[in-house]
Amino acid sequence: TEPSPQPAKSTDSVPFCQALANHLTYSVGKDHYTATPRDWFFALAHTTRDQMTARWMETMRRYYEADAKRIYYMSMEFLIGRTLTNSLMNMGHYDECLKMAAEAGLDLEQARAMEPDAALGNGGLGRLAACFLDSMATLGLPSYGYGIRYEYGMFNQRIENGWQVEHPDSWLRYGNPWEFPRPEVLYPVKFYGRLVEYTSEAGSLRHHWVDTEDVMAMAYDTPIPGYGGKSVNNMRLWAAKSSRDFDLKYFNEGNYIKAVEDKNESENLSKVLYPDDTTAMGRELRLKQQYFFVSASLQDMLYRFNKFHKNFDELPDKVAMQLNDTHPSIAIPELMRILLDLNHLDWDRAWDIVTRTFSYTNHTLMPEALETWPVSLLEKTLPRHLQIIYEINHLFLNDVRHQNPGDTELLKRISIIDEDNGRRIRMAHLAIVGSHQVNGVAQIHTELMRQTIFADFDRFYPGKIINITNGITPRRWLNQANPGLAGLITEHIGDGWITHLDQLSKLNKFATDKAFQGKFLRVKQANKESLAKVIEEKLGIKINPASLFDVQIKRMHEYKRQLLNLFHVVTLYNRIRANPGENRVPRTVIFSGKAAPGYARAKLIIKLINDVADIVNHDPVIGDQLKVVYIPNYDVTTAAEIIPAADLSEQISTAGTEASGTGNMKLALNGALTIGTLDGANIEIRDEVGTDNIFIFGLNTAEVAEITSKGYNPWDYYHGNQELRQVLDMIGSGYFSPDEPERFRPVIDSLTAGGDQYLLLADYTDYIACQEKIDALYRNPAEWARKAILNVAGMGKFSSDRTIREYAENIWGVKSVLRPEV
Ligand code: DL6
Repeated sequence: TEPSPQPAKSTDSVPFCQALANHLTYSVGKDHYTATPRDWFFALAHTTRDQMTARWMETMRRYYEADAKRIYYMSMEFLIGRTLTNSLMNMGHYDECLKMAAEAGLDLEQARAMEPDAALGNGGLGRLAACFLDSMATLGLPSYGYGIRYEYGMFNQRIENGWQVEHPDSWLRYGNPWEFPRPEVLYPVKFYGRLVEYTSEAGSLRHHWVDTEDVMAMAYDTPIPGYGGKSVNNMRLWAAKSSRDFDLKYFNEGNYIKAVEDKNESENLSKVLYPDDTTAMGRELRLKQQYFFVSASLQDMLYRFNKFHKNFDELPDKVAMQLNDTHPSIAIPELMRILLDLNHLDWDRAWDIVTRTFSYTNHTLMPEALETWPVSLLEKTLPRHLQIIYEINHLFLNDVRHQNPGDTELLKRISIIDEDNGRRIRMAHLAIVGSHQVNGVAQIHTELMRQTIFADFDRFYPGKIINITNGITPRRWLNQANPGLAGLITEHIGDGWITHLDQLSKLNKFATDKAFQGKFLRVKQANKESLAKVIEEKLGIKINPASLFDVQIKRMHEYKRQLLNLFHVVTLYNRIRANPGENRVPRTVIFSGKAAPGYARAKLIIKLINDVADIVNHDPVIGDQLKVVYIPNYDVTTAAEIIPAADLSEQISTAGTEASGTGNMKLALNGALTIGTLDGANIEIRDEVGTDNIFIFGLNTAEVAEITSKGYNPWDYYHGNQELRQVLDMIGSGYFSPDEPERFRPVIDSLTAGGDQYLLLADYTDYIACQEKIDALYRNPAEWARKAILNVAGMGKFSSDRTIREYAENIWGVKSVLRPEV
């Protein structure tokens, strides 16, 4: 046998600064005289990547040697953000790098700022996937993230004359130093075509899928370092490549353009992220994106499995596939197709394997976000999958019928096919039927899943729907984002919290400690001053760092009720103008968030916020007492700038609409107090930090249901509260839009005449009263600090490490394969 080359040794032994100098010269091709901040960023990134690579290879070998069960986290979105600081910190090279930069006179901040955010996601769901990757690697779980390498990520938002304007995010323009292209890892993905039936030698009916149009999926790998650098996992993203460089027929006819047209068309598949997370748009390209990455990922996963296993019955013991929402749920019929058509298993055996392999996470109850696909589209695009879905449904409905004889209404409701709306496939139903476990993302969300949209399934499959409350990684959202607070915590309780967040409870005893309170408040103050500087530099708005920083940062959506927050702003404005001399708590109200490009109402609300800001910020009567700031282009990096500076976290969705929220966790972890409804994870945050340390207001889910069923009349609230009426009248009649007085009339009409779907008017009075309590508390810094410290201390539960442990134990059945200590 040939001697096999020894795996490369870790580059840990090469001094960081030497490695950096080498990369600047040999990878970037610059020297100290000519290097720009971007060149330094690339040199730093290559140096850091080197540190990860040997450990990455070692991790992969370790998983092979253990023949470990693998987790495949299948997600259309991974909202990673920037990687440099995260990798340096997780690999333990951050301090060395800081020292080296100081010695060499390198402006690390400038270099860091050159890194674009990898914005391959919309919001909560995508960022959750990124936190999960970090936790899975930190816990040494053999896992892979599978997704799409979009050439254009989430659009860049600019605010032009108060309006959102979208610009393409060409994040790969300068190259991506973190990824390894794998031109040899290439799989064909089929579309369209037709089916040919035949009878096998054993006499069973089989299918060939022929005359397909094929696109190639090429892998790009990105190492994901766990904290402490013990394990480095892989995120494998697929890019579409044409299956042929050009069509020879056209080329030979001299039609060069037509010949390359096909190539461009297939490569469009991974071109752009769909920038909408709250409506399911039934676009062919979206379905093709979903199948594209699912098909490539399954081929890849099976290639790995088949290297060491010959029997598919072992698959569920060696593979767990997590579907991040229904977006990848076409994987269920795809794995059936592979087992039936390509490997000739019989149906029952294949179905048993499939259902023991998949599990599905639901992230929303909103009907408009639940995916359905027209049968006709599948018939054309993925004809064999449609057949398989029909058969899955047929067998499933037989079982339901058997248990519930005569209940035809139940069959209609529970069927995978919706027969009423032009025949559509309900992907959530497919995902539930094809999975062994289904989870919601916060207790109340799971409860509502069981009671409402999936009540029939909960009865039919008792125990299948479970809760796993979301979490966030403390590495990025405290240790990296807020070095001041992280340092203070570590100074008092050690740094164990970074991997065991429940150790934050040790801070409870410092909540009343005057010295600690003082330090805590000084850290917050310093963070507020930094943010004030950024805001002044970016937007030219001067804000008062001593004011209460009131923060609402999240996607723009009516159910999240940015408008309710704005009503409070206008109420304050009116109160100050009516009584300018009164001693008040000064406030800076900060908004940030993108609206889906097609969501006209959300975009109009952005314009309204900016119009209100314009009037409020320039009114001499108001002065320093109130400022409104809309920070454009909310992304992971912007979040990490705002969150450490927040005093107050606005989590004010209508009860029953926000599945969990994770911004609520990030803000509380950084010492902001929450004003919130009893919605999503707010409820569990309240349970952890104590009712006295959170500001809960408004209707709860039961009251929302009651009020809507009784016939909600927004006019009662309009007429019942003079301040509310004044706010609505001002906005509706053009007080904030004198150039176009009718501009915001539709916003107000939708609340009064239009029924106020999200019950803003019903919650207004209680919300304003709650804000008054917050002002009163803010006047007492020691008491404010005490509550804020108790919030930090109570956040242990919300580490994504805890979340991932629950997935590992309750769904995946996987164990950690950590590196033996060296
Ligand atoms: O589970 C992550 C995140 C939740 O925290 C948010 O409450 C929820 O709105 C969000 N859902 C989405 C859209 N889902 N779909 N489809 O991002 O998930």
